[in-house]
Amino acid sequence: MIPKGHVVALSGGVGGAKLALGLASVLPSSQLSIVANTGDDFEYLGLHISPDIDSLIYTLAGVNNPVTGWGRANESWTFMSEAERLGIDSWFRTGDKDLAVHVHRTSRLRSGSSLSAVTDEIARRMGIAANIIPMSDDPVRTYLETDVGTLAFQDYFVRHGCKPQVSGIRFQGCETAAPSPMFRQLLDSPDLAAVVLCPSNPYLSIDPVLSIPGVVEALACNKAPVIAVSPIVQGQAIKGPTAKIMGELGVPVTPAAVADHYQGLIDGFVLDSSDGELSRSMAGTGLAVEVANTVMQSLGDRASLARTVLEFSRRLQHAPARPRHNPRVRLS
Ligand code: FO1
Repeated sequence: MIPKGHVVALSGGVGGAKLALGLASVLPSSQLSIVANTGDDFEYLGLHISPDIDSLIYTLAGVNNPVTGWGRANESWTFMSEAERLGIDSWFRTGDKDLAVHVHRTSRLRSGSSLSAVTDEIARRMGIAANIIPMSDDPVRTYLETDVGTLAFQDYFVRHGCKPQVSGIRFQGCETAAPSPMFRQLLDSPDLAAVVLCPSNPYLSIDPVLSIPGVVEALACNKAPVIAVSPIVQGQAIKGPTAKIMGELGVPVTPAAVADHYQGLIDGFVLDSSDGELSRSMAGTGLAVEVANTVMQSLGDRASLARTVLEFSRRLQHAPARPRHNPRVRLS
């Protein structure tokens, strides 16, 4: 049962987790579901790692490492140093506390639990009241075409430090994947108040979610306004390779290009205040545009942006519906 006025946020990476925390701090927990990208998931040393789910859980539980943007604060590294002593390739590092989550998730998955069920269990155990939901219980894996060949996401992101030049992105398994049961229920709910595309990488974090058959179509049919928050501020990404990838794909590194990427799907777009002068030209395209501080440094900034997004969505609920004439996002 989905309570009236429910908000769904689509999230991946650090930017997504920051706004998710803001939303969690201003909404009753029963009113918020956060859908995590699982295109970054992979197997490492036999363990199932779900980086974007972990970022959300650690951030909402208040135990995330704010310096690295991944893993736990106050972490110890006994496992990793012993692994290195054994000659294990340690390009991907997992601290001891983080490791416990990967071991638990892997063992529950091997005994037949779904990723949705395990994620929910871990989140509740970590004291999180909002719903954290994987985009799918089926494997969808992001691969990048680069100048050094095809790379699995974590090979590109961590092993190669996002250095290779990207010419294409695909989501292996998306054709046969289904939205996770709770995500499906939310997409079909008449009680949704808003869908928020967090300021995550549109190509690597949000597109995998949108690549799952039926998601874009369901968002187009749902009356809830869909609002995207710009991950690009002053021609740069706050963190990560978004701007670099846009440049390599031949897309202008601007908020307008992000809005254009989501064309036909979103009703509203939130620009950073420092890009406020773009609002008039963007609004000229018929898109509702809001200006806010999207650079979330403090918890107050996260809550303030969340309030602005929710207020914006309330205004859009009452505005005449913008025709979502083309419920297809151009996926790169
Ligand atoms: N990112 C790194 O740059 N280096 C790491 O060693 C690393 C380990 C790691 C362990 C668990 C986890 O959940 C995430 C981890 N990440 C690491 C981050 C992660 O691979 C990426 O930041 C995300 O996939 C991007 O959203």
